[in-house]
Amino acid sequence: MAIEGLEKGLGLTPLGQTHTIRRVRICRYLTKDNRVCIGLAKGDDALIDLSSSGIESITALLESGDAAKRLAGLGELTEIPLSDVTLLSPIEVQEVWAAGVTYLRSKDARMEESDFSATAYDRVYDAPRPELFFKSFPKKVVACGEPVGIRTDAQWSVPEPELVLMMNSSGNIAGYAVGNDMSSRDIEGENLLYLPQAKVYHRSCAVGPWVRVGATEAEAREWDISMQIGRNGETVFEGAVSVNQIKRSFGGLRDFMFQSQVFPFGCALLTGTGIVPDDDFTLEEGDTIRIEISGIGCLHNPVVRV
Ligand code: DO4
Ligand code: MG
Repeated sequence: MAIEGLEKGLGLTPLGQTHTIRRVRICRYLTKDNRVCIGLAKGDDALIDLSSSGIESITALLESGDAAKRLAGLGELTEIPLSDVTLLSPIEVQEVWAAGVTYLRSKDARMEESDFSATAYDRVYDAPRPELFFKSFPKKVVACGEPVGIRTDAQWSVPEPELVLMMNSSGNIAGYAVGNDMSSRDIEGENLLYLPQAKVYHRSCAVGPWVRVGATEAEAREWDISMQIGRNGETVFEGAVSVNQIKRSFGGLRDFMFQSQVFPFGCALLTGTGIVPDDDFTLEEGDTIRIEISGIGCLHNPVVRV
């Protein structure tokens, strides 16, 4: 298929040499013959194979500076039905980090869950320096459709639906993804020093399947994040928040991530949750979590005990 047709399908408008790009989403996928390829979404049920045009990784595309423009300049490409592939996590080699207490809802919920750490959440919400913590080694990130985990030694587990900033090695926010920062609230609430155990365990981080490129922070702030949790065919929780409720600027989060730090392959940053189920809710094995960000797409995972 030629790029002209692609542009129409993707909502790209040719304007002489430049293009106005509205919704360009890339992904990593596995073919039926087990090849890992890079794809560009065409509508809701097809992909354009980018590997045949020499694009072999999402990392290289994000490093290129303007991924969306590079995609708009491609020639003849092959189209494949989405049903013919398995979508993989878009995190190839990037460290995954997370920001915390960036929404008022998260600060309030955490102050309630903890006796003696309450002032820590209160202070960080207003402090110039954000809370940033390491979340996942890239190869451990769970893909869309794969199970996320709840700890065997936790009694109170929740998903945290979060916008993910995909940053390249220069610190440019080159894309956005959907993420889930799975958390054990009882372990975090018992003592803030247990945060790494509450946050970093087997299957505790899911990202994907899409990376939206070519969107500004102002555009991303118009998106909504919504989450639904299903159990035995019923919806047991649903909630939504506007990305614009996030207290900190994306550039400010990026600046602290790159302060006295290097990410040779870039990094992914989950930007905090603004959706917290009521205190009597805990995830159970067999639940299904569906997280949608309006400008990006949907991440869905079943839950297992790990
Ligand atoms: O302070 C603990 C973690 C906060 C967090 O993960 C969030 O607000 O999303
Ligand atoms: Mg979180």
